[in-house]
Amino acid sequence: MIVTFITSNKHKIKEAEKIFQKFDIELKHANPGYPELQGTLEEVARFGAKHVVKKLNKPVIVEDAGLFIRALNWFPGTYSSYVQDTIGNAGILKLMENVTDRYAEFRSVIGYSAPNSEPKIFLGKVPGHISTEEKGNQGFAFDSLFYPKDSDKTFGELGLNEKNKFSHRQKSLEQFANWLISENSK
Ligand code: ITT
Repeated sequence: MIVTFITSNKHKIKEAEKIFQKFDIELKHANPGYPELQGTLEEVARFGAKHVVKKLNKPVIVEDAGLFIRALNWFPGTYSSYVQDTIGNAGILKLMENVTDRYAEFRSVIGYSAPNSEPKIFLGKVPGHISTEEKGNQGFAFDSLFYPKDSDKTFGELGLNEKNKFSHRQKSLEQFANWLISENSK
């Protein structure tokens, strides 16, 4: 089985390659681009997968992900990429100054599409909280701000192997991989 991961984000590819090592699925990657609707993670992933499969005519996955902070009404959420590129981690810490409820979660939605079939969606979530300062320089984007539940280290301190044991992306990708393998053994 060969699946092509459509993304412009090299960190996502690195994480996905590691996660797929234990599955009998070959992961390729490509970056043909696709229109990102303004909508929920699920809507973006579904639309993206449908769009790209028509272009490439082979099985593809796309991912839409983000950081959702409860005290900020789940901001930045679907705006995560834009927020990271504009106000960045310093901006998030500023918005969170003196905020006591620091609960947040990372969410990842994988959209899978194969030629002539309807897209399938897989959601992975990891709960945690926002730090009061940036910690760690491994990982990317919001990783240095996020303590996964029950961890005294941020994703930025944990590094890829540890993050991959329980991240949002690990959960969505493993669900997808298990589903694909069971579909193919029918
Ligand atoms: P593609 O759409 O091309 O896959 P992207 O980086 O734009 O790449 P998203 O649209 O899914 O990805 O944007 C989600 C943003 O949320 C991403 O750019 C990061 O800023 C942030 N993000 C998502 N997953 C993350 C993770 O595991 N660690 C840190 N930040 C993450």
